[in-house]
Amino acid sequence: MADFNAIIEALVACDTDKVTQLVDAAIAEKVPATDILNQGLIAGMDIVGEKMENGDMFIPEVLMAAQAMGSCVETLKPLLGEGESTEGASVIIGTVKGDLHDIGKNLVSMMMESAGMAVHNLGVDIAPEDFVAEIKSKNAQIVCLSALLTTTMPMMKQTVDAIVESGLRDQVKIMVGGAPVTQAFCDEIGADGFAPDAGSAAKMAKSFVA
Ligand code: B1M
Repeated sequence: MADFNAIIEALVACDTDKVTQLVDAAIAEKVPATDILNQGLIAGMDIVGEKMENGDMFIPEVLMAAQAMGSCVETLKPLLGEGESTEGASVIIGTVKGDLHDIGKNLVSMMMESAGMAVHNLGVDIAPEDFVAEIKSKNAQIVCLSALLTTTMPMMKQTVDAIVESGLRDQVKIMVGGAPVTQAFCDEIGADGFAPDAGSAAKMAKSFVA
């Protein structure tokens, strides 16, 4: 039986060795990878977020927790796949300009790769013109935009506008996500789909190319 609370506590304590050890133990006990992710790591990161907001944790500590989570996500990666293959749709994903958060975006990328798509993960702080250039060079069918800050959400709109202006809008489905993003915001900026989490993002992407 996995001790999700221990994973949460170790992550909040920024104890990378302990988080890694607990996640490895849970994997060895055949606890489903999605449970380790959702009930352990993501739940822990939510508490880190609350502590950050309340001034009980500072950026260097938050970064340590994020790094611990990132390394465990890499370990979980092969176990998170859905195993189904699609036609290898070309997907571009990135965090919009001004925003440096990448854990959630990397999870989405990972789930889409596991679903058989050719994912081009551009990284963080990606300007609208760079999304446009990558759509052209990778002949993308789907573009995924991630934003974690309310202050960078307008950059999603600017990116959608840049894609429209480039003449490529009809070629791609635009998907948006990230903690502050909503379906209403997606509709407002003219994107095609909002996904609240990595699993639903991969499902939606598959439905777009089915
Ligand atoms: Co930042 N940060 N941060 N941070 N950070 C938040 C987002 C915040 C909510 C914390 C808080 O105050 N409670 C707050 C934003 C407030 C707001 O805008 N309303 C905040 C702030 C304020 C900031 C800074 C401004 C702090 C400062 O400097 N004073 C600064 C901004 C830097 C910048 O980006 N320019 C900053 C910096 C950082 C760190 C660098 C220290 C670090 C990021 C490290 C990294 O990513 N490599 C960090 C972290 C770790 C967080 C929290 C604690 C955790 C984010 C995370 O990784 N969550 C976060 C609080 C929180 O979210 N609870 C916080 C886990 C991840 C799995 O979830 O990213 O939501 P998430 O992804 C989910 C879904 O949203 C969805 O699927 C994912 C998996 O299910 N999804 C998509 C995400 N992208 C998608 C794209 C899609 C589809 C679905 O495309 C189709």
